[in-house]
Amino acid sequence: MLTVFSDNHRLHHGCELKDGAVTPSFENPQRADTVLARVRSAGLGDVIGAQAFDRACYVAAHSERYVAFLENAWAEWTATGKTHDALPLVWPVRDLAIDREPGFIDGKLGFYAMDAGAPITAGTWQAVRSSADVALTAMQRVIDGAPSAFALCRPPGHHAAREYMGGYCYLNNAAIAAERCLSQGAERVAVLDVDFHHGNGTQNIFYDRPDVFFASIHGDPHVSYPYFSGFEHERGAGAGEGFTLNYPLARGTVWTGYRQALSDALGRIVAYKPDFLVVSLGVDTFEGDPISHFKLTSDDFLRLGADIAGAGIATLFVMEGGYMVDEIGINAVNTLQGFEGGR
Ligand code: Q9C
Ligand code: ZN
Repeated sequence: MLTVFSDNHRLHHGCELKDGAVTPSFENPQRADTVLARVRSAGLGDVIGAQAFDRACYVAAHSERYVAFLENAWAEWTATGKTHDALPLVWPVRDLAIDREPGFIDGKLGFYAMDAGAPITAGTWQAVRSSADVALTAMQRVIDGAPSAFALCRPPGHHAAREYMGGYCYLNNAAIAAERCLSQGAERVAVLDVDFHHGNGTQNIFYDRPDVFFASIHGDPHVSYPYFSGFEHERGAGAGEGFTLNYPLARGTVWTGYRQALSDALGRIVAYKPDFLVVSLGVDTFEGDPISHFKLTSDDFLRLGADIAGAGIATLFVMEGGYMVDEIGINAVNTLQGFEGGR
């Protein structure tokens, strides 16, 4: 399987608030480099760089003003004399004004964010843009006839909605790839999100549409991040009703329970008859992950890949979360090799 990768991911290395202190984010450059090293040592296949895509490809999944915010945020932040990572500190919840963009960077940060988990740094935009280009480059290979490809994206994307960042995510790489399929002539695309956390951003982007089917298997939001989406009753709206599917699972879920949800989701995806499948591949479902609560083993990721291959659909894998740096390479590549063995 071909892997697409960009060195530009290293330009983004932010902080997060943890236990009352500012510390280096769990979402660090070592993650992608660890996965790349495993791709190479396991002999998964060729590794190529990303092509540059037009900004319009990002605006297909996001609003124009949000993309402009991401592009300009660091310059606006440093213009106030600050040099540390930009994080939001105020949000427009419930009855506060959600209908007007603030004119000052501190307000814009909250307006365009769901949490304080997506720091903006000097290199963030370049890394984010390259990450989307990685997904687009790999997607194009599949559109052009490859049975599968691996977009080794960093930063991840699935928490990024049409108009907000959060949870280490800025541009939604999987959604941008799905939009690319449609603009290149596909009629239907399915996105399967197997990251531990609900893919709220992808759900948000496609919630009212029937042309992209979204299924997510994740930690029950009653007790797991992102807390405010991913419940079973969220099934799409309007023309999109029935085209969103959520499988919230209990903390401590092991492969047998996970597989039941996976089989159901894959059955629904096959019945939808998509032209392409995009898998949001988070490996934070691993038993050793430091911030997640499922109990999949490294061997279970081989089974995950094989089960996905059983759907028989041309598939793009897009890297999302996974935070135990020693193991994420093995678990991500196991999924891809399981897929290749299961075809
Ligand atoms: N102390 C992805 O996996 N906060 N994002 C967790 C950790 C946010 C995860 C709290 C987790 C976001 C792409
Ligand atoms: Zn995650």
